[in-house]
Amino acid sequence: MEATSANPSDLNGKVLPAELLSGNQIRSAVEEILSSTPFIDIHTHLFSPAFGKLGLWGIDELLTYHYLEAEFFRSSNTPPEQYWRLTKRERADAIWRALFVENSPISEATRGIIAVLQEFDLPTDVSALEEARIFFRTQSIEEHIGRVFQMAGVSSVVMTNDPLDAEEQRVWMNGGQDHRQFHPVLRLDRILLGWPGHWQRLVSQGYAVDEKASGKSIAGVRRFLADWHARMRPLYMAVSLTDTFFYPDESLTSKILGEAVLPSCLELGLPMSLMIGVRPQVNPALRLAGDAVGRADLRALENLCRSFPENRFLVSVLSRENQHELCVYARKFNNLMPFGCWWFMNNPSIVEEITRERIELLGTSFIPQHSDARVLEQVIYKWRNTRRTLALVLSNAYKLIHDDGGGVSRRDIQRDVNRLFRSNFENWTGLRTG
Ligand code: FIX
Ligand code: ZN
Repeated sequence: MEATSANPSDLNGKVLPAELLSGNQIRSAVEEILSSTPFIDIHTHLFSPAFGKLGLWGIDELLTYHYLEAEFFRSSNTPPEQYWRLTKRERADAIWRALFVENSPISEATRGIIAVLQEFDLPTDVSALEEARIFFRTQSIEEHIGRVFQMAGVSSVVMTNDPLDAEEQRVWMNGGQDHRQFHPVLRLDRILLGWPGHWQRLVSQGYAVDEKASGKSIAGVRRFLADWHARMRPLYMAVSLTDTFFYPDESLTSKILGEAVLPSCLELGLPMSLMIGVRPQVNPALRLAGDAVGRADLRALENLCRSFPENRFLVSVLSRENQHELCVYARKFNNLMPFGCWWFMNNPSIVEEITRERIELLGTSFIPQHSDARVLEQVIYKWRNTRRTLALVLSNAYKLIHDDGGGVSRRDIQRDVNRLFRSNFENWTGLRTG
């Protein structure tokens, strides 16, 4: 049988069984499958409409995103204290002028704004701001969410829910939310890192705990977690840990994590997400933009995976230097699921580096990315960037299989993309998306 496009041939001219792709067909097949497969966005700071103003969207929120604020203070003489006295709209005006008029939107975060405007067929030149404001003012949030998720190629997102946040509590205590595209998560930073400042809030909710987390406190925390599990139905519990985090040590964090949170996760069947490596507020004047990164001692993770073999861990690390260690630990502990290129890692050049390393060391047994979106429309550019980078990395990987004599079919690629962006997370959390 003669080699044709319908019956492509391999390097040696041997006609390939119908479903196998030729080397030249791999890239377009990968791109098509990545763009036609809806992803689950496993970590965001987005909120469903039930949470009202906690859910950020629209051009002024996009422009005042803390990634852009950090860049603004490098390209403007406006001191932070003066910036914070401005209204949201005035801040957005200032950022637009400094980063989109006086400079090219060349950084990952500024280019993202251009991508969002383009996706809505809005102008992207220096006069675009007013027209964008008019456009977003005319959107109704429920419809807008559906459209934005469609554009971003995500079927659903996972929220970050703080049970000690007063505004959130009001929603959860009054029936909560059941939006099928927004999944809750029990975020425990205030309990695990801020116990001294927050234990009394548990007391005010009726839990017998004390400042030292001693005596009945562990049982009190576990009852608190069980009650919030029943109220919120979270997919996992989560915490962001600093670069100095260690386990086990004498800290309250280590005590509450080891004696209360992880046993409750096991009892309730929930994974624990650890996001490790932030150096909080190295420059408090920048507020949310004031956090930095530090290399963590991942032997803490080694100890946790070994000491809690029944628990499932979802882990993302912030430092570039920790990425390789995380991959290697995942080869040692199958209760460890690496995920995402978090925060300062979420830049195409670094996403490519991390993802290639993970594929080489872990095959498809990891979750490549999450958006960490704080403003709704950010999912559009963050997932566009990820698909672009993954197309490059995945087609290279399949081309190597092909060049080494192996067969690659669309079905193989579809199965692998489903696993990377859906079923690894579904199986780890028990999420059923049907
Ligand atoms: O701890 C986290 O979930 C971080 O993602 C955030 O605190 C951080 O501010 C952020 O937005 C990163 O993208
Ligand atoms: Zn986050």
